[in-house]
Amino acid sequence: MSKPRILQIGSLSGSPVANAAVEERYDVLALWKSPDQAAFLREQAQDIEIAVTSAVTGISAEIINALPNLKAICSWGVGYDTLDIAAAHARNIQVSNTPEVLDDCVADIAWGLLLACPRQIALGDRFVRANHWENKTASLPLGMRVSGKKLGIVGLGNIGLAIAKRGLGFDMQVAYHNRRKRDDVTYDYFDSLIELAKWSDFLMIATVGGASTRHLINEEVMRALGPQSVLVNIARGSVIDEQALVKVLAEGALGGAALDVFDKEPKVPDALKTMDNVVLLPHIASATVETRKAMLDLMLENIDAFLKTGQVVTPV
Ligand code: 8YV
Repeated sequence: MSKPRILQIGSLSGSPVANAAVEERYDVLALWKSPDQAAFLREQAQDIEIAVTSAVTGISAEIINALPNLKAICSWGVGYDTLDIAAAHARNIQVSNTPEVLDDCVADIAWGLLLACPRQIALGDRFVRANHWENKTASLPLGMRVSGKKLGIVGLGNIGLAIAKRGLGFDMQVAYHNRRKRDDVTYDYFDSLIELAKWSDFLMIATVGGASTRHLINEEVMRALGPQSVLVNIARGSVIDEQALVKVLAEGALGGAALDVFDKEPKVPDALKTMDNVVLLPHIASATVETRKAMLDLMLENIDAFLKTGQVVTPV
């Protein structure tokens, strides 16, 4: 029996395991490997009912509209700011993502960053490796206490809730800012992002990406957060005005930043790489063996459910 045919837009975050699993299961048309993608789509378009992509690669309206028989887009990852949902839904094309299975690992990295910056874990590691401790050629300044302080969360969704839960374990006061107050949590709600920033010792960005949150964290918010506080981002780089971030850090108007995501990945502003009060990671919050397998399994479950029933399992 022939394998079901699918279009794969891009490599699944460079994961050979994930790409191999898809190839084993389906007859894959690999758009990302074609030297002439427009010609490739013209030649293959009629056969394609299912497209596979990832939160990093996404899918444009141009590609969606080049596929007249497309019925489902299945994405590996929870974020869908890179997928043109409006273009898909305008043609009743189903879209699925992989929610919940990555919440804990993303929340763990959020806390890894939250601790690493004020407690100078990355800086201390570099200090030892440079033999400054051994040779007494430099001194490490004191860090900032984390436990018992104020954690402000911007975007209290599933991942934000997992981060907040971990905060209670550190005796933190936890508050949040959302577009709307949640009635299923007891954390303090700030309807003003500026007021939450003023209140917070640590401001954690856990919002969705895309146009609705672009530069939500602007210079005014960063100045409200202030020189004794730290900004952490595990959401999308687009949420922070990176130019303003470099400016306020250089002025000492913000105490530090710890970032897993950036506006133009994999490009990271060079100025951030020179700052000792900045911790930088290459978008690895969900990058554990366990979570990436769970994401893959859920994406495959979406594809197989659509093939069998005409419905995806976790629709966006
Ligand atoms: C991964 C992510 O980087 O799920 C998301 O939205 O940003 C991360 O899990 C991505 O999904 C893998 O392509």
